[in-house]
Amino acid sequence: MSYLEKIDPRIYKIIKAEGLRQEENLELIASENFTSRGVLEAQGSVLTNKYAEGYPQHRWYGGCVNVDEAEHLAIERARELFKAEHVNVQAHSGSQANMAVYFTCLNVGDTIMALDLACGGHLTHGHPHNFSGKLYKVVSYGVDPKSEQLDYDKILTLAKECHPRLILAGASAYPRIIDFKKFRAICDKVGAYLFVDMAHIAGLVAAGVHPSPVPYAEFVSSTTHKTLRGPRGGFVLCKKEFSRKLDLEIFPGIQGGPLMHTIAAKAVAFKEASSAKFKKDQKQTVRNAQALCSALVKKGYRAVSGGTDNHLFLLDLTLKGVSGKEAQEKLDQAGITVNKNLIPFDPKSPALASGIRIGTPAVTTRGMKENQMRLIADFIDRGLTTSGERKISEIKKEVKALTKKFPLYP
Ligand code: DSN
Repeated sequence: MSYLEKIDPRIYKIIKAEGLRQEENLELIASENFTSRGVLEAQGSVLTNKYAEGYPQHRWYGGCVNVDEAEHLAIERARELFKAEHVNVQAHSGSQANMAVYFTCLNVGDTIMALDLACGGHLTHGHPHNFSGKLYKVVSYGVDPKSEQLDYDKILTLAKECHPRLILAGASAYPRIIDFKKFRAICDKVGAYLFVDMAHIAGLVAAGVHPSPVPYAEFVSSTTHKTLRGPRGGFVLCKKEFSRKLDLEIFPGIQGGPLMHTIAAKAVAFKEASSAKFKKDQKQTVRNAQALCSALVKKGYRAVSGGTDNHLFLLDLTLKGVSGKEAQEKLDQAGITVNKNLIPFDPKSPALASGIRIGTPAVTTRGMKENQMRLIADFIDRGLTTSGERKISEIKKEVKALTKKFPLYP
């Protein structure tokens, strides 16, 4: 980045500092990951210069021959990876992917059912301040108070009562396998569309580590940057009968020019996600989440739902007398990055929260395994239970020594 350093030293310095932060800290935010050099290079390429409104071979601008090919590759690779009937790779983000799906099959005022935010849902699943909560009548389902897992019988009962036009399955903070077959059966009983937001688990689905929603759902949305390890962005898979309407809802419905550099980077990510190495890493991501979770449980922490089947888990910190916010801040000081998170039936506000969400995609991408998870559990426990600058800086030193052994871009 010597050119950038010369022409904009301030931005150069910020990028360098962020690179160092990522290199030296332990990244445990469940929705984050580290892309490959290939993804970074495609994303930072001259494709950012090109306008390409429309779709391959049907653009509103000339000169699209190369970007057409890039988008075509992204579509074909995603179709193959997820065995989908139709793919749209233009959504700038997961939120826009979700908006496009809603616009494809709903009218304003329709009833939708989705997982409650406090039980692991996402803002676009009907939060009152989000467009989804403003445009649609939202009936939230939760988790069983005892098992803290989805209760499919209860979801069916609720669906029979409220007659939703669409049921959304998928979550931002749910540590268990989601049974998409059961969701399909519920939708069929009440005549609703099934829409799965698989943003968090897309990498696991691609690798066959989590059951795929694609055979069951009319619509599947995702981001590309979480477990899938691609650039920041979104995409949608759907059944063929909705393909034309979905494409129209993305462009010109809610977006203008697609980000062709990002689409090329998505194509790279889809290629990488079909490799044997990627599959191995996704399995390790789950093994790491389970190892880290059980090491913390052994130290007296309570894991929501008792554990995890995927890339993340939630720690309830109530008995430790610390809020999620305090825990996030304490761990930050020790070089460990997590996020505060509501737990099911949380008495605290979202800004405070009773829990933290911990995910293993990023540390797994660095090459860490179960042995390192046990070390990290120890850092977390010490970070949360000790205080005093000297002790925190000792942990930070140990975190730095560990991350140094697992360089990000060797
Ligand atoms: N904000 C993301 C997460 O952290 O889970 C979801 O889009």
